[in-house]
Amino acid sequence: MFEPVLLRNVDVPDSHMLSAYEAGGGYRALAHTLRKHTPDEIIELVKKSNLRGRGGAGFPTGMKWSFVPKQAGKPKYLCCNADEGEPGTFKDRIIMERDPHQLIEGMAISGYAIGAQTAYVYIRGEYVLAIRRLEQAIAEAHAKGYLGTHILGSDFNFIVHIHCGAGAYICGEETAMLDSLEGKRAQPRLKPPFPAVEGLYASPTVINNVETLICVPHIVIRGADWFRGIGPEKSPGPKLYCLSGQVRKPGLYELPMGIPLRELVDGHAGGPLPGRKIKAIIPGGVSAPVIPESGFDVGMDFDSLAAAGSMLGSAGVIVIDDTTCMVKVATRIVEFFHHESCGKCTPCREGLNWVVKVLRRVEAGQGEPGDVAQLQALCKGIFGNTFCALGDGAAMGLRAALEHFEHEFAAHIEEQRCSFH
Ligand code: L3W
Repeated sequence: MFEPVLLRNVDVPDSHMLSAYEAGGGYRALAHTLRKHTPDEIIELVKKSNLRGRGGAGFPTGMKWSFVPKQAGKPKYLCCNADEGEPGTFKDRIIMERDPHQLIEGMAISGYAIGAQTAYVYIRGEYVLAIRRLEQAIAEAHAKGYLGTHILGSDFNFIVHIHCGAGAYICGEETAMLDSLEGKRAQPRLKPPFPAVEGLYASPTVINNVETLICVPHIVIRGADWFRGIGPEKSPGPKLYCLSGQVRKPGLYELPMGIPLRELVDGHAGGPLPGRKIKAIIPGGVSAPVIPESGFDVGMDFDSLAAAGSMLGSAGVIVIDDTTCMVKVATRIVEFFHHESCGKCTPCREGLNWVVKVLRRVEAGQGEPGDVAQLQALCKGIFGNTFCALGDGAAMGLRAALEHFEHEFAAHIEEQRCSFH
C-alpha cells in the first residue's frame, strides 16, 4: 500500500497550524538543510531525485535551479505559481488550505538553494481560505524564526510575500505572471530569456508550482533514491491527482507517478456512476488531449502520456461518461480558452473566436457539411503558432476530440440535432 507523503497532514486536526506541522516533523528538513548542506548540495540532491515540475510541463526542477547565475549582483527571486486556473485542478488549493507550512518549508529550502532572499506566492484570488491560511502561516513562521533574518541561527535570510491574482487564467503562464507581479497587464513574454536568467524585474527568477516545492523537504529528509524509487525512474515521485466529473468518488488522490489511468479511475475513484460507462478521460486539465476508452491503460506520468498523444499537465483528471455529448464538451473547453485568451497574438485571439463560432453552430444543430474539416484546419493554423501554450492547449484538445469522436460531430451535422438531449 502506498503511504501518502504530500497529503499526510491534511486530515490531522488543525493541520494548517504551525503546532500541528511541527508535531508531524515539520521544519526538520529546513533545519537539516541549513545545518548540513550548501546550496549547491541541495541543487545536486534535487537533480539526483529526478523531480520534474508539477505545474504542467514536467521540466526537471534541479536543472531549472542550476540555470540561475551564481555570481552576486542582481537579487534572485523565487516565485511559487499558485494561480491554479486549469479547469479540473484543485491540488494546490488543498495543500495551501490544509498544510500551508509544508509549502513555506519547501519554499525556504528552495530559496536557500538558488540564493534568493525574497519569494512571492502568486495565488489565485478566488482562493480566499488558502490566502488567509497562508498569511497566518507566514506570520507564525516569522514568529518562530523559520522565516525572516538569520533563520534558525544561520546566515540565511528569507521572506515570503503573497500576491493575489484577479481571475485571469493567463496569469498562470509563468511570464505573464511576472508581468502581473510587476503591476503590468498580464501577457506572456518571449522566451528566451527564460525567467531563471531574466525574470522578475529582469533578475534571475525561479518559478515552481506548489506541488513541486512541497516535494523538496521530503527529498531532503528521505533522500533522492527514495524519491526516484517511486514510479518511473525518469518521471518519479509521489503525485497528486485531481479526480472530477462522472465518477463515483471524485477528490484528491496521492499515488505514485505512473499509475495506470484505469487503476486510478476504476480502482481508487470507484469507476463509473451506476449504469453508466466511461467513454473518455481528460488526464491533465483541459489543455490535455482527451483519451478514449482504448487508451485507459496508459501510465499517468509525463513520458507515457506524451507517447500516447496526451499529457499529464496539471493531473486534473476529468471523467466523461456515455451520457455526455463530446461536441458539448469540446465547445465548453474552447469557449473557456477563447474567453481567457489575453489577445496578444492573432492565431489565439482570432483563431479561437472562429473555432467557437463553428463549434456553437454544430452543437446547436446548425452545422454545415464542411465544418469538421474547417475545425481541423483551424486547429492546424493555431497549434504551434501562438505566443504561449494557451492556444496550443485549445487546439490540441479539440484535435483529439475530433480524432476520437468524429462520429459525434458528424451525427450533429447530419441529423441537425444533438442525440444526447
Ligand atoms: C531555463 C531553459 N528554463 C524551459 C523552464 C521554463 C518553465 C519550465 C517549463 O507551460 C504547461 C503548458 C500548459 N532554460 C528552459 C527553461 N525552461 N526551458 O521550464 O517550460 P515550458 O515552456 O515547457 O512550459 P510552460 O510554459 O511552463 C506549462 C500546461 O502546463 N498546463 C497548465 C496547467 C495549469 C496548472 C495549474 O492550474 N496549476 O498547472 C496544463 O496542462 O498547457 O503546456 O518554467 O521557464 N532552456
